[in-house]
Amino acid sequence: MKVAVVGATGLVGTKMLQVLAERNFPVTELVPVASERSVGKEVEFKGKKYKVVSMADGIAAKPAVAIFSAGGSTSLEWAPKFAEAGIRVIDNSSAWRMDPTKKLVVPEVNASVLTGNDYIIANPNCSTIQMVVALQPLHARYKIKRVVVSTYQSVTGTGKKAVDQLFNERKGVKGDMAYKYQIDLNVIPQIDVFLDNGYTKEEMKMVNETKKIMQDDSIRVTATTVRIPVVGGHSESVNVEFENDFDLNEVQQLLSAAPGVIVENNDAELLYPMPLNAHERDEVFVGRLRRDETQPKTLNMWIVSDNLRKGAATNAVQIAEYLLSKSIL
Ligand code: A2P
Ligand code: 11C
Repeated sequence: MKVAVVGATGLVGTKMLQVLAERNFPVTELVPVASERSVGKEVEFKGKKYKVVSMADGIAAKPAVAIFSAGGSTSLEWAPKFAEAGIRVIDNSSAWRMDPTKKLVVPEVNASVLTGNDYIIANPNCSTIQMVVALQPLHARYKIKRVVVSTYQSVTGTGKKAVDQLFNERKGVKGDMAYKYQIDLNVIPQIDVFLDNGYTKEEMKMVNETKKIMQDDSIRVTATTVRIPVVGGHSESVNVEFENDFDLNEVQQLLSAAPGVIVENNDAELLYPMPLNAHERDEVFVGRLRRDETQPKTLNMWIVSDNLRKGAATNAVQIAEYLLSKSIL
């Protein structure tokens, strides 16, 4: 199958190539696409070199599927053009996520919403993806009423410039700033721009995308999203109030049996999820399971995942795998 990766020179695009190769997605020919600046550069895929082409040439190559990670404005302009040419688009930007005519998919949660009519499919925000993978099995059993989440997000969520900023600061070198403030030895309680309600766009993505993916508008979500000086892996402290009471052992069993989840929850062995251990893994790690002792039917948990993999590339490739399994691709 001919597969295009749009944004193939970026941090997520590079991870897409790695994940496509690792998971043995049946790529017969790769079409790497990026901005005009990169046309003619080479990217490597499964030991073979491919020349980067322009958006227009990407369409002309007629791939069966194009996985986009080249920013929202590129997706808004180009995804419809790819779709009109009969190319299935899986888009990692926020451009189409809340469009009611587009599906927003985390395969472990709602792959079944996909049909042959879907030409532009949205990949959710990384911090939302890892949270809903862990919440879904608990929602199915106990019904979630409210979620209070605080995030601890890696600089890779911002892109290469932010990784460079962190390492430059660590070395004492002056360079371009991805953030307004120093990130090394600091914590920045702002991810993405502020909205009129005082929340950031990242926080409202967690609120709105969660309801859409879990197909339940009654779930109340409130979020505080925070950037920390970690390279690779977002962490989340999540407080979940349920309609029905739960048993902690059963919670652990449900999560252990859930697709894509690994439970690391053993106080005696000091076992809990950490970004260093989640790095380069596709799963969502869950631990620190305990009752909120201040009110009934409420659970505290800690969720960690590699934001470039399950939070972006892996989830997108899993959507493509699902389309393939249903002969939509
Ligand atoms: P390029 O490398 O040519 O700028 P990141 O999120 O790591 O910054 O990567 C963004 C990706 O999106 C890169 O591959 C980048 O290509 C690509 N990109 C950015 N703007 C455009 C555009 N207008 N058209 C096509 N690709 C774009
Ligand atoms: C971050 N979550 O960590 C962001 C990156 O909507 O796909 C991904 C933004 C998005 O900064």
